[in-house]
Amino acid sequence: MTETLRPSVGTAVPRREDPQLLTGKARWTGNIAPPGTVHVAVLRSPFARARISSIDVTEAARCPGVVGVFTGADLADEWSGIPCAWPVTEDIKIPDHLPVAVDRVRFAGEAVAVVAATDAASAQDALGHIDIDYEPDDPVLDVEDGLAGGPLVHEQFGTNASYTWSLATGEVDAAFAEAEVTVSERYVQQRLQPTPLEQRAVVVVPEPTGEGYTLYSSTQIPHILRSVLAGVCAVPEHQLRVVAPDVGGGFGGKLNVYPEECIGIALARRLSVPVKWTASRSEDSQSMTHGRGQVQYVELAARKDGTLLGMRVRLLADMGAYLQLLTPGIPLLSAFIFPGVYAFGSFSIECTGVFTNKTPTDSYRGAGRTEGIYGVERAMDALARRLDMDPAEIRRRNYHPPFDNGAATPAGLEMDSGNYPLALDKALELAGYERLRAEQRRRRESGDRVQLGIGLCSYTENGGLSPSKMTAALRLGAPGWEMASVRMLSTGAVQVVTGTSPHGQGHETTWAQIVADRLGVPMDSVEVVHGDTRSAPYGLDTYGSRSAAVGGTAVYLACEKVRAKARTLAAHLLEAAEQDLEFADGAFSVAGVSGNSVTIQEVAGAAYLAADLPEGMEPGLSEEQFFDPPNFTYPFGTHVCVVEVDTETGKVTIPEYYGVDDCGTVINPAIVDGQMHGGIAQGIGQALYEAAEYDDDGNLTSASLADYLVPGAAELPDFTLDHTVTPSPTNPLGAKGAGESGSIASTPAVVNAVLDALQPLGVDHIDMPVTPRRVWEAITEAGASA
Ligand code: MCN
Repeated sequence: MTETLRPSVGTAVPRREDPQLLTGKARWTGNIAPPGTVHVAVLRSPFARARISSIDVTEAARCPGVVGVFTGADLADEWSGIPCAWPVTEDIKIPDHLPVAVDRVRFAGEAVAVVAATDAASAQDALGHIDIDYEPDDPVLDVEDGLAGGPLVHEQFGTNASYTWSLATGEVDAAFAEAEVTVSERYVQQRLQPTPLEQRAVVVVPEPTGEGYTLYSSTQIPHILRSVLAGVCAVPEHQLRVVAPDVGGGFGGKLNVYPEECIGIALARRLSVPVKWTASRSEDSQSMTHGRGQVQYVELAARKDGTLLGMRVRLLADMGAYLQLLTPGIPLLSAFIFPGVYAFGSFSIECTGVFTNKTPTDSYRGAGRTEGIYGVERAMDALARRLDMDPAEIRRRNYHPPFDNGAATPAGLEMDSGNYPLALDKALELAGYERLRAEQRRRRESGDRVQLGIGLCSYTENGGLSPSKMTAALRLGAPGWEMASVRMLSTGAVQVVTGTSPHGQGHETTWAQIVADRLGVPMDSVEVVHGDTRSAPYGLDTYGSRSAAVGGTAVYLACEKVRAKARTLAAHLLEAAEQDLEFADGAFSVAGVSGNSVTIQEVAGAAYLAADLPEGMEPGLSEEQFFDPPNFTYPFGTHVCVVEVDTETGKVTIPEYYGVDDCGTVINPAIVDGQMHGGIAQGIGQALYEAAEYDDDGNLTSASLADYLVPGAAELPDFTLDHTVTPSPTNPLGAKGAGESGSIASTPAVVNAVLDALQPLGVDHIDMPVTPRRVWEAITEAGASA
C-alpha cells in the first residue's frame, strides 16, 4: 500500500485568520453585550501595603445607574481563594488570595470593592463615592531588602520568602576549586508588563434556566479557567461554559485566573443578569500579572582555554504580593535551562521566591527560559572578555556535540535533538561576521563617536510544555497532554476541534495545513473549532510554545485514525484488499487497476449513509486523539545583533539583526517568521526600553503606554532570518515550538552587543533596560575610574 500525501505542511500559506482581524470583523469579548447587561467597575487600592479600617459604600450605592456596590466582605461567601497550581516545594508558603481584598491590601491595584451599574460610565463614576479609610504601612519593594528583614508582605509567615528550591549535579565546588578562571556576575531581570493589544475583558451570562453560566473572557486558557473557576466559585464544572472569542494577544499575561473572572460569576449569580467588565490600559498594567523580576547571581568556572567546568547560580525571584497560577514555578523554568546549550560537568542553582508589595508575577513570553538564557549568555560573554576570546569561539568550544535523539544537560534534563555548531555557523555567515568585526576594528581605531557592537546569543529552551509525568514530578498541578477530534462530515468537509486556544498564533491555518496533508483535502474545506468549552470540551490551551508539538500532533494523529478507517471502508467499497490500495491526491485506488477509485469525500458520504459498511464498522468518520508526548521539545538557534552606540549621548540603535532558528519541521514558514519577528521585538523591548517601574510608595509609575515604552516599527530593524531543520523525535510531525524563541534569543544578544561596542571604553555591565541615560552613565563612570 502506498500513500502520497499533499505537501501543505512546509508551505507559507497566508494566515486565514487575518482578513477578519484586519477588517474589524473579529469577535472581541469587549464587543459582547447581551441585552440587560450590567457593567462592573473595580475600585483598586491606591496603597501598596495598608490595613483597611473601614469601607462606606452608602453614597456610591445612591449614585445614578448603580445596581449594587460590593466589598470583599459582602462577597466572601461567593468564593474561595484563587489557587496557585505550582506549589514547587512541600513547605512553600502560599497566602490566601481572595478576588476582592478584606482587611488588608498588599499591592497598589488590588481590588477592594466593585460597583455594578446600568452602564460603564456610571459604574466608573460611582467608584469615586466609595469611602475607604486605609492605614498605610511601609511596603516591601525589593527582593533583597525583603529578605534582609523589615516589613512583611504576609505577616503570618514571619518571612518574605515563599520557598527555596535547589538543584545540584556533579561536584560544583570542586569545579570552582580546579578552575583557572572564574567569573562572578549579578544580573537584574526587570519586571515587564505583558501589554497585549487587547486589554482583558470578561462577560458572564447566566443561563436563563438559572443553572449555570457562560463566561466569555479574553484568556489564553478557557479549559483551565473552567476547571479552576468551577472550584473557586463553586459552580459545577459542567454548568460553566467558558468561551475565549478572538483574543488580541496574551503573551503569558492571559494565562491566569483573575479576580475579575470570579467577580463576573459572583455578580451574575447575585444579580441574575449578564455582567461585563473591561479593563483600561492602566488598570490592566496594574492588575495583569507582570513577567520576569529576578536578581541573578551567576558564577562560571572554566579553564584558560575557555572550557567550562561548572556553573553556580543563585536566583531571587520577585513573586509580587500573591502566588498566581504558575508564579513559583517560573524560576524553576529558569533553573532547568540555565546551563543553556553547553556541556559541562557540574551545576548548582538555588531559587528563592520572595513576596513583595507589587503586582503578582507569572508568565511572560519565554517565561523563565528568557531569564535563564540571559544569565548564561551574559556570563559567557563576560568569560570571553576575561579570556580575550571571541564570543563565537568560546561558545563553539562548549556546545553539546550534535545529537538527534537525546542528550543529557547539566541540569539533568534530556534534550530531544540539536545541532548548535550548525546554527552558529549559519548565523555567522548570514551576518557576515568577519565584515562586521572588520568594521568594528575600523571604528575603534579611528575613535569613531559611534561604536559598533556585535552580540551573540546561542539558546535552547524547553518548549512544548507537556509530558504529564514530568509536570507531575515538578509538582505542577496540571498535566501536559493535548486533544483533538477530526470529523469528516458526510459532504467531505472537515471539522477539527482542538484543545489549543490560539490568540494570535495562527492555529486555524496551521491545523488546516496538517489536515490537508494527512487527508488529502483542500485546506478551505477544513474548519478549525477552538476556544469554547462547549464545542471543545477537552484541552489544555496555549502557552509554553506547546501547541504545534502537542496540539498539532493530536490533530495529526486523529487524521491518521480517520484515514485508516476511510481506507478500510474504501477497500470494502472497491471490493479490494486494503493492502492493495493506494492513496494519492485524496483518493483511494487499487494498485495497477485504472478507473477503480473512490475519493475520501465519497468514502465519508458512504460512512454516514451506512447502507454498505463492512461487518462491525460503526457509521460516521470522526475520531478523537489525546496526545501526551514523551518529552519537551528543545528548539534552538543563534542570533547575532548589531548595534551602534553613540558614545556621547548613549543612544543605541540596531542597524542589523540576524537569527538562525531551528524549530524542527516547520509547518508554516511565514507563521514561524512572524512568531520570530514578534518575539524578537519583545526581546528588544526588554533589552532597551521596557520596565515596570514603581515609586518609593509602591505605585506603578509605568501603567500607561506613555511611560511604558513598547518598541514600535520605527525602533526595529529589518530582521534577517534563516533556519536549520533538526526534527524532534518526540512527535511524528518532527515539530518543536516556535512561539517564544525570538524573545529568548534577542534580549541577551542585544545587551551583549551594547557591551561589545563599549568594551574599549571599559564598560562591562549595564542593567536593562539599556537606556541612553544608563549607557551614558556607564561610560562616564568607566572613564572616571580608568
Ligand atoms: N509553528 C510551525 N512550525 C513549527 C512550530 C510552530 O508552523 N515547527 C506554528 C504553529 O503551528 C503556530 C505558531 O507557529 O501556528 C506557534 O506555535 P507554537 O510554537 O507551538 O506556540 P503556541 O501556538 O503554543 O503559542 C504560544 C507562544 C507563547 S508561549 C506566547 S507567550 C506567544 C506566542 O506563542 N504569545 C503570542 N506567540 C504569540 N503571537 C501572538 N500574535 N500573540 C501572542 O500573545
